Amino acid sequence: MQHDDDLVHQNLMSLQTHVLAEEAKHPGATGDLSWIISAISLAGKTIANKVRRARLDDVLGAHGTENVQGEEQLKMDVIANEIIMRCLGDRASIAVLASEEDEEPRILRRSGDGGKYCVLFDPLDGSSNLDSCVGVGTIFSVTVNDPKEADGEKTVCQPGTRQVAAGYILYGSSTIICLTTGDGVDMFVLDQAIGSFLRVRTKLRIPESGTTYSINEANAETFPEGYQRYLQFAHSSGYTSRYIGSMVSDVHRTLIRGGIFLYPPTAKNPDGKLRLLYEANPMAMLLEQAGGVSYSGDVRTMDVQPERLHQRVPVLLGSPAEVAKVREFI
Ligand code: P6P
Repeated sequence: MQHDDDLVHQNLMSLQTHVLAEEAKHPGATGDLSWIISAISLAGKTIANKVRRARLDDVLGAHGTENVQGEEQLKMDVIANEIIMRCLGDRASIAVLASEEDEEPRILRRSGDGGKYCVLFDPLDGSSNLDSCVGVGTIFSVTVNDPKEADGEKTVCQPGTRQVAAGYILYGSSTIICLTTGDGVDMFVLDQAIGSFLRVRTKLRIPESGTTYSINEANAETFPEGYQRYLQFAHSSGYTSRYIGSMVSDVHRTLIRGGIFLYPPTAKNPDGKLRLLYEANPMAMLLEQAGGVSYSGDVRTMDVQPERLHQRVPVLLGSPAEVAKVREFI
């Protein structure tokens, strides 16, 4: 029988109380970042509800438009984007909102008007998998606004090392948030009965190694040769392949179980397919905070100096020992 005092120390901690507790550790904190994370949490709950009802509400399928990348926008891409804009738009500390779905960043307010942070996001990454009920996700990155920079795109084109918070919401068999504000990674699960994200893991660490690799091998013939040699090594070394084609799901599995996730350069996407600012960088911050590593080509992902909002980069992330093996080949 567990003694009551043990229970006292096993806090039932919601995302809200966790964020306030983290804020209290920083005497100079104004609460602005806490407000932003609270808004992201609200957006996550709202999007989770829409994702679960998508087929019932007949909002699967194409929206009939293309995004700036020339990719077909799905109804749920637009819905998720609008939900995030509505949840974040009125937070007084946000200067710029930048979305995969919008060609240009949205400048909400200048630093002189309180615009302290930029929030970049992929509202519903992997949405093409929704019709097959595969886990999809929202990826977010928070950086500090540059008060000297009037141009919205230049303001958000900061290296990943300038992120102050990053994470994802995975709409899978359960709805979870993995979040870092620079002091480790914490994981929360949405308890739909009470409408709260409850903390289930603190200071999450990725296993040092793992024999699961995650890559779209259909592109293997057009990968740079080093990646092909790595795949030959993996095939002959008893590795397991797992690839869902939904980055948040593939990265989350890698974070929890160890191994690597790769999206190398291909003939179709010579710079890689994944976007630096709102996919690769937030995932890189999370992985590094969990003891993992993330590279884009020969460069640490978070050191890449962005040139454009929708810039693509190759991605190699995961357990340090596994990433080191891949880097030996490439
Ligand atoms: P491919 C989804 O479209 C996405 O942006 C990521 O979520 C995913 O990792 C990748 O593209 C899958 O791309 O070329 O393997 O279908």
